[in-house]
Amino acid sequence: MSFQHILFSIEDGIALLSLNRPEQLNSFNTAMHQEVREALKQVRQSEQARVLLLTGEGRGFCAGQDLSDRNVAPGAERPDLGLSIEQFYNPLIRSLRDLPMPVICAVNGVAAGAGANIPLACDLVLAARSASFIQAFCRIGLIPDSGGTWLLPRLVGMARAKALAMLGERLSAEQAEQWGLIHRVVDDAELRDEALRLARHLAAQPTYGLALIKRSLNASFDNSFDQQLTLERDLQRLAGRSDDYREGVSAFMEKRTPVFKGC
Ligand code: T3D
Repeated sequence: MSFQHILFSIEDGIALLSLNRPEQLNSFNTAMHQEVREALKQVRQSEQARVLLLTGEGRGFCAGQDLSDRNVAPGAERPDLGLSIEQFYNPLIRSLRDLPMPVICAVNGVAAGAGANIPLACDLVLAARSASFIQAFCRIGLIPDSGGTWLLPRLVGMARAKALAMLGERLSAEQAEQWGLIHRVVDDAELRDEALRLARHLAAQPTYGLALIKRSLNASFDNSFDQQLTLERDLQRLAGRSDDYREGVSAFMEKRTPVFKGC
């Protein structure tokens, strides 16, 4: 499949996926959904990719659903948006959350609607200082999707989640960092380099172990303390059998830099 609406590469362990419909602020039409899906499939199947970096081209990160794709003319048949969620947005969010490697999101500009919640499904979110997050759904009579109603209250608390979701006001990147919605704000000119630096660092780490960390933390909201202890036991068992664990301990004992392979 050739890509028209995204830029995609896998190099030096880093899969780089950039949304590329800048004139529409990288809003999602069906073709872009299909391309992102194909790219994520290639990342999952790749033996090289150890980190995914998701970002956008132009002045926006993503403005959610392309609203020009929706026929709301008087008399037009009412759409089944549940179908769109089922076919496109939910699989995308599940795919990012379940990807067995760290996923970095570099939010390069405004992130609205589903575009504001996609970063929240990633593992480490950097945002340009000029970026902002808008739960724009309420402005057009919709509810936050793409995991927003689950992730927002857990990240920022119910009071702030309700204000974001019901007022649809612009949240600055700095406020998002202060509220714990994202990991870190970076100066605009530094964002791409900083995100790549982080990606390069992670790609050289024991990424099999990092994927297990991701799995355990993602499961923790749904588990009791006791269930989580059991999961930690099971995942530590897997981690302890990895080549990277053997290498990590050997390198420590031999006082040398470890060389991890991600398995
Ligand atoms: O339908 C389903 O499948 C259900 C799932 C829904 C998921 C969702 O994401 S629903 C929410 C959809 N998104 C929005 O409601 C956000 C709409 N956009 C905006 O509110 C604003 O554009 C922004 C706040 C994001 C940015 O504002 P601003 O002033 O910086 O830029 P702008 O001038 O509004 O937009 C620039 C261009 O992008 C403009 O086109 P033009 O006039 O230059 O030709 C604008 O129409 C276009 N654009 C921005 N967002 C969208 C869009 N075109 C189509 N769809 C968009 N979502």
